[in-house]
Amino acid sequence: MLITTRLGREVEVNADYTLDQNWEHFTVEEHDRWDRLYARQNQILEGRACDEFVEGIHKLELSKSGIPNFEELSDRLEKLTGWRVVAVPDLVPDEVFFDHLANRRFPAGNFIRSEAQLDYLQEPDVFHDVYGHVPLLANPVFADYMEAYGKGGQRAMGRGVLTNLARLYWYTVEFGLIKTDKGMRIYGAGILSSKSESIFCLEDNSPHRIHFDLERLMKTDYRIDDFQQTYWVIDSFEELLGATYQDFGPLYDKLEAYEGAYAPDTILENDTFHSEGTQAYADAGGRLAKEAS
Ligand code: HBI
Ligand code: FE
Repeated sequence: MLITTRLGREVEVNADYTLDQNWEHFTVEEHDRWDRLYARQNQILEGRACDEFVEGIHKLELSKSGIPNFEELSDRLEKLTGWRVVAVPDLVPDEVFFDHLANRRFPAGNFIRSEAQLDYLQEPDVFHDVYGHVPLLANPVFADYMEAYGKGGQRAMGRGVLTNLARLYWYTVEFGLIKTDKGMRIYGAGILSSKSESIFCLEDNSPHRIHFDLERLMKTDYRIDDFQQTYWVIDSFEELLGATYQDFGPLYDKLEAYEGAYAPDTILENDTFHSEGTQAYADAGGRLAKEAS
Protein backbone atom coordinates (compact mmCIF):
# COMPACT_ATOMS: atom_id res chain seq x y z
CA MET A 1 0.00 0.00 0.00
CA LEU A 2 1.05 3.60 -0.61
CA ILE A 3 1.47 5.79 2.49
CA THR A 4 2.68 9.29 3.26
CA THR A 5 5.15 9.15 6.13
CA ARG A 6 5.47 11.59 9.00
CA LEU A 7 8.31 13.18 7.05
CA GLY A 8 5.99 13.68 4.07
CA ARG A 9 7.49 11.04 1.80
CA GLU A 10 5.25 8.80 -0.30
CA VAL A 11 6.40 5.20 0.06
CA GLU A 12 5.08 1.80 -0.95
CA VAL A 13 5.01 -0.45 2.15
CA ASN A 14 3.65 -3.85 3.15
CA ALA A 15 0.47 -4.09 5.26
CA ASP A 16 2.62 -4.13 8.43
CA TYR A 17 4.44 -0.97 7.26
CA THR A 18 7.68 -2.83 6.58
CA LEU A 19 9.64 -2.54 3.37
CA ASP A 20 12.68 -4.16 1.84
CA GLN A 21 15.76 -2.58 3.40
CA ASN A 22 17.25 -2.46 -0.09
CA TRP A 23 20.69 -2.15 1.49
CA GLU A 24 22.22 -1.31 -1.89
CA HIS A 25 20.37 2.01 -1.98
CA PHE A 26 22.60 3.57 0.70
CA THR A 27 25.35 5.71 -0.75
CA VAL A 28 29.06 5.67 0.12
CA GLU A 29 28.53 8.96 1.98
CA GLU A 30 25.71 7.45 4.04
CA HIS A 31 27.78 4.41 5.04
CA ASP A 32 30.62 6.75 5.92
CA ARG A 33 28.26 8.84 8.08
CA TRP A 34 27.30 5.68 9.98
CA ASP A 35 30.98 4.86 10.51
CA ARG A 36 31.74 8.31 11.90
CA LEU A 37 28.69 8.26 14.18
CA TYR A 38 29.60 4.76 15.30
CA ALA A 39 33.21 5.66 16.13
CA ARG A 40 32.19 8.86 17.90
CA GLN A 41 29.52 7.20 20.04
CA ASN A 42 31.69 4.21 20.95
CA GLN A 43 34.30 6.59 22.29
CA ILE A 44 31.82 8.75 24.23
CA LEU A 45 30.10 5.71 25.70
CA GLU A 46 33.20 4.16 27.20
CA GLY A 47 32.48 4.14 30.94
CA ARG A 48 29.04 5.62 30.30
CA ALA A 49 26.99 2.86 28.63
CA CYS A 50 25.93 -0.18 30.67
CA ASP A 51 27.89 -3.44 30.19
CA GLU A 52 24.89 -5.17 28.58
CA PHE A 53 24.93 -2.63 25.75
CA VAL A 54 28.64 -3.08 25.10
CA GLU A 55 28.21 -6.87 25.16
CA GLY A 56 25.40 -6.55 22.62
CA ILE A 57 27.60 -4.50 20.28
CA HIS A 58 30.23 -7.26 20.38
CA LYS A 59 27.88 -10.23 20.17
CA LEU A 60 26.09 -8.71 17.19
CA GLU A 61 29.36 -7.72 15.54
CA LEU A 62 28.00 -4.22 15.08
CA SER A 63 31.21 -2.82 13.76
CA LYS A 64 32.50 0.13 11.89
CA SER A 65 31.72 -1.09 8.39
CA GLY A 66 28.77 0.88 7.20
CA ILE A 67 25.03 0.69 7.84
CA PRO A 68 24.30 -2.92 8.85
CA ASN A 69 22.50 -5.25 6.49
CA PHE A 70 19.31 -6.11 8.44
CA GLU A 71 19.09 -9.70 7.20
CA GLU A 72 22.61 -10.51 8.38
CA LEU A 73 22.14 -8.63 11.65
CA SER A 74 18.78 -10.32 12.28
CA ASP A 75 20.28 -13.77 11.73
CA ARG A 76 22.82 -13.09 14.49
CA LEU A 77 20.23 -11.50 16.81
CA GLU A 78 17.64 -14.22 16.27
CA LYS A 79 20.09 -16.88 17.48
CA LEU A 80 20.58 -14.94 20.71
CA THR A 81 17.05 -13.89 21.70
CA GLY A 82 14.66 -14.59 18.82
CA TRP A 83 14.38 -10.93 17.79
CA ARG A 84 14.69 -9.66 14.21
CA VAL A 85 15.13 -6.17 12.80
CA VAL A 86 12.74 -5.06 10.04
CA ALA A 87 12.90 -1.91 7.92
CA VAL A 88 10.16 0.75 8.12
CA PRO A 89 10.09 4.21 6.49
CA ASP A 90 10.03 6.16 9.80
CA LEU A 91 7.46 6.39 12.62
CA VAL A 92 4.75 3.76 12.23
CA PRO A 93 1.27 3.91 13.83
CA ASP A 94 1.16 2.82 17.47
CA GLU A 95 -0.82 -0.39 16.91
CA VAL A 96 1.60 -1.44 14.14
CA PHE A 97 4.59 -0.66 16.36
CA PHE A 98 3.18 -2.73 19.24
CA ASP A 99 2.34 -5.64 16.99
CA HIS A 100 5.95 -5.79 15.80
CA LEU A 101 7.35 -5.68 19.34
CA ALA A 102 4.86 -8.25 20.61
CA ASN A 103 6.21 -10.58 17.91
CA ARG A 104 9.87 -9.82 18.54
CA ARG A 105 10.41 -7.70 15.48
CA PHE A 106 12.12 -4.36 15.98
CA PRO A 107 11.11 -1.76 13.36
CA ALA A 108 14.09 0.34 12.28
CA GLY A 109 13.95 3.50 10.17
CA ASN A 110 15.32 2.91 6.69
CA PHE A 111 17.17 6.24 6.36
CA ILE A 112 20.12 7.92 8.01
CA ARG A 113 20.14 11.43 9.48
CA SER A 114 21.64 14.27 7.45
CA GLU A 115 25.05 15.80 8.13
CA ALA A 116 23.30 18.86 9.61
CA GLN A 117 21.48 16.68 12.17
CA LEU A 118 24.36 14.51 13.32
CA ASP A 119 23.61 14.93 17.00
CA TYR A 120 19.92 15.59 17.12
CA LEU A 121 16.74 14.74 15.24
CA GLN A 122 13.27 13.80 16.43
CA GLU A 123 12.56 11.06 13.89
CA PRO A 124 14.03 7.61 14.54
CA ASP A 125 16.69 6.95 11.86
CA VAL A 126 18.76 3.81 11.34
CA PHE A 127 21.53 5.02 13.65
CA HIS A 128 19.17 5.64 16.55
CA ASP A 129 17.19 2.46 15.94
CA VAL A 130 20.04 0.05 15.26
CA TYR A 131 22.94 1.46 17.26
CA GLY A 132 20.71 2.71 20.10
CA HIS A 133 18.10 -0.04 20.44
CA VAL A 134 19.35 -3.27 18.92
CA PRO A 135 22.38 -4.10 21.16
CA LEU A 136 20.16 -4.46 24.25
CA LEU A 137 17.82 -6.77 22.35
CA ALA A 138 20.69 -9.27 22.51
CA ASN A 139 20.17 -9.34 26.30
CA PRO A 140 17.57 -11.99 27.25
CA VAL A 141 15.97 -10.03 30.11
CA PHE A 142 15.72 -6.81 28.14
CA ALA A 143 14.47 -8.76 25.11
CA ASP A 144 11.60 -10.10 27.24
CA TYR A 145 10.84 -6.62 28.55
CA MET A 146 10.45 -5.26 25.02
CA GLU A 147 8.09 -8.05 24.03
CA ALA A 148 6.07 -7.45 27.22
CA TYR A 149 5.90 -3.77 26.33
CA GLY A 150 4.49 -4.58 22.88
CA LYS A 151 1.82 -6.80 24.39
CA GLY A 152 1.10 -4.19 27.07
CA GLY A 153 0.72 -1.56 24.39
CA GLN A 154 -2.00 -3.50 22.66
CA ARG A 155 -3.94 -3.72 25.94
CA ALA A 156 -3.27 -0.08 26.87
CA MET A 157 -4.80 1.13 23.61
CA GLY A 158 -8.00 -0.72 24.47
CA ARG A 159 -8.07 0.90 27.91
CA GLY A 160 -7.38 4.47 26.75
CA VAL A 161 -4.14 4.71 28.73
CA LEU A 162 -1.68 4.71 25.86
CA THR A 163 -0.22 8.06 26.93
CA ASN A 164 0.75 6.49 30.25
CA LEU A 165 2.35 3.47 28.65
CA ALA A 166 4.20 5.63 26.14
CA ARG A 167 5.77 7.43 29.11
CA LEU A 168 7.04 4.09 30.40
CA TYR A 169 8.70 3.44 27.04
CA TRP A 170 10.12 6.94 26.87
CA TYR A 171 11.58 7.02 30.37
CA THR A 172 13.02 3.48 30.22
CA VAL A 173 13.71 2.18 26.70
CA GLU A 174 14.59 5.64 25.37
CA PHE A 175 16.03 7.56 28.32
CA GLY A 176 16.70 5.09 31.13
CA LEU A 177 19.70 5.06 33.48
CA ILE A 178 20.90 2.05 35.47
CA LYS A 179 22.82 2.07 38.75
CA THR A 180 25.66 -0.47 38.64
CA ASP A 181 28.64 -1.44 40.85
CA LYS A 182 30.77 0.75 38.63
CA GLY A 183 28.46 3.76 38.91
CA MET A 184 25.57 5.27 36.97
CA ARG A 185 25.33 3.98 33.40
CA ILE A 186 23.11 4.59 30.37
CA TYR A 187 20.75 2.04 28.83
CA GLY A 188 18.20 4.29 27.04
CA ALA A 189 18.54 4.31 23.25
CA GLY A 190 17.65 7.99 22.89
CA ILE A 191 20.69 8.79 25.00
CA LEU A 192 22.99 6.10 23.58
CA SER A 193 22.55 7.52 20.07
CA SER A 194 23.20 11.14 21.14
CA LYS A 195 26.67 12.49 21.89
CA SER A 196 25.56 15.52 23.90
CA GLU A 197 22.85 13.81 25.96
CA SER A 198 25.22 10.94 26.82
CA ILE A 199 27.33 13.46 28.70
CA PHE A 200 24.49 15.64 30.00
CA CYS A 201 22.44 12.82 31.54
CA LEU A 202 25.33 11.60 33.72
CA GLU A 203 27.46 14.66 34.36
CA ASP A 204 25.21 17.72 34.38
CA ASN A 205 23.78 19.01 37.69
CA SER A 206 20.61 20.17 36.01
CA PRO A 207 18.37 17.08 35.65
CA HIS A 208 16.75 15.10 38.46
CA ARG A 209 17.73 11.45 38.72
CA ILE A 210 14.93 9.61 40.50
CA HIS A 211 14.55 5.93 41.28
CA PHE A 212 12.15 4.06 38.99
CA ASP A 213 8.55 4.10 40.22
CA LEU A 214 6.07 2.73 37.69
CA GLU A 215 2.94 4.64 38.67
CA ARG A 216 4.73 7.93 39.31
CA LEU A 217 6.57 7.73 36.01
CA MET A 218 3.39 6.93 34.09
CA LYS A 219 1.92 10.19 35.39
CA THR A 220 4.87 12.34 34.34
CA ASP A 221 5.08 14.26 31.06
CA TYR A 222 8.27 14.15 29.02
CA ARG A 223 10.02 16.38 26.53
CA ILE A 224 10.61 15.43 22.94
CA ASP A 225 12.41 18.62 21.94
CA ASP A 226 15.31 18.79 24.36
CA PHE A 227 17.31 16.95 27.05
CA GLN A 228 15.12 15.28 29.67
CA GLN A 229 14.52 17.15 32.91
CA THR A 230 14.18 13.91 34.85
CA TYR A 231 15.93 10.57 34.32
CA TRP A 232 14.56 7.47 36.04
CA VAL A 233 17.08 5.03 37.47
CA ILE A 234 16.77 1.24 37.75
CA ASP A 235 19.01 -1.16 39.67
CA SER A 236 18.72 -3.99 37.16
CA PHE A 237 16.80 -5.09 34.10
CA GLU A 238 15.14 -7.69 36.33
CA GLU A 239 13.66 -4.79 38.32
CA LEU A 240 12.22 -3.35 35.12
CA LEU A 241 10.84 -6.62 33.81
CA GLY A 242 9.48 -7.47 37.28
CA ALA A 243 7.57 -4.19 37.45
CA THR A 244 5.86 -4.93 34.15
CA TYR A 245 5.07 -8.59 34.95
CA GLN A 246 1.94 -7.74 36.86
CA ASP A 247 -1.66 -7.24 35.96
CA PHE A 248 -1.78 -3.60 34.85
CA GLY A 249 -5.59 -3.60 35.27
CA PRO A 250 -5.70 -2.05 38.76
CA LEU A 251 -2.98 0.43 37.79
CA TYR A 252 -4.92 1.43 34.67
CA ASP A 253 -8.06 1.93 36.81
CA LYS A 254 -6.12 4.44 38.90
CA LEU A 255 -4.59 6.14 35.88
CA GLU A 256 -7.94 6.44 34.13
CA ALA A 257 -9.34 8.21 37.18
CA TYR A 258 -6.34 10.52 37.37
CA GLU A 259 -6.65 13.78 35.47
CA GLY A 260 -3.62 15.68 34.24
CA ALA A 261 0.05 14.93 34.55
CA TYR A 262 3.11 16.00 36.49
CA ALA A 263 5.42 18.41 34.69
CA PRO A 264 8.76 16.86 33.64
CA ASP A 265 10.65 18.57 36.49
CA THR A 266 8.18 17.84 39.32
CA ILE A 267 9.53 16.47 42.57
CA LEU A 268 7.35 14.73 45.11
CA GLU A 269 7.81 13.90 48.77
CA ASN A 270 7.92 10.17 48.12
CA ASP A 271 10.48 10.31 45.30
CA THR A 272 13.75 8.47 45.93
CA PHE A 273 16.51 10.66 44.58
CA HIS A 274 19.82 9.56 43.16
CA SER A 275 20.42 13.27 42.72
CA GLU A 276 18.09 16.26 42.82
CA GLY A 277 18.74 18.55 39.87
CA THR A 278 19.10 22.32 39.78
CA GLN A 279 17.11 22.48 36.48
CA ALA A 280 19.52 25.27 35.52
CA TYR A 281 19.76 24.05 31.91
CA ALA A 282 15.99 23.97 31.34
CA ASP A 283 15.39 27.19 33.29
CA ALA A 284 17.88 29.00 31.03
CA GLY A 285 15.86 27.98 27.97
CA GLY A 286 17.67 24.76 27.05
CA ARG A 287 18.65 23.99 23.49
CA LEU A 288 17.09 27.13 22.03
CA ALA A 289 19.06 29.35 24.39
CA LYS A 290 22.23 27.47 23.49
CA GLU A 291 21.62 27.78 19.76
CA ALA A 292 20.93 31.52 20.08
CA SER A 293 24.14 32.19 22.00
N1 HBI B 1 7.46 3.84 15.19
N2 HBI B 1 9.29 3.32 13.90
C1 HBI B 1 8.77 3.65 15.09
N3 HBI B 1 9.60 3.75 16.16
C2 HBI B 1 9.11 4.08 17.39
O1 HBI B 1 9.88 4.16 18.37
C3 HBI B 1 7.73 4.29 17.53
C4 HBI B 1 6.93 4.16 16.39
N4 HBI B 1 5.59 4.36 16.50
C5 HBI B 1 4.97 4.68 17.75
C6 HBI B 1 5.91 4.82 18.88
N5 HBI B 1 7.17 4.63 18.74
C7 HBI B 1 5.44 5.25 20.24
O2 HBI B 1 4.44 6.24 20.05
C8 HBI B 1 4.91 4.12 21.13
O3 HBI B 1 5.92 3.72 22.04
C9 HBI B 1 3.76 4.55 21.98
FE1 FE C 1 13.81 4.90 19.84
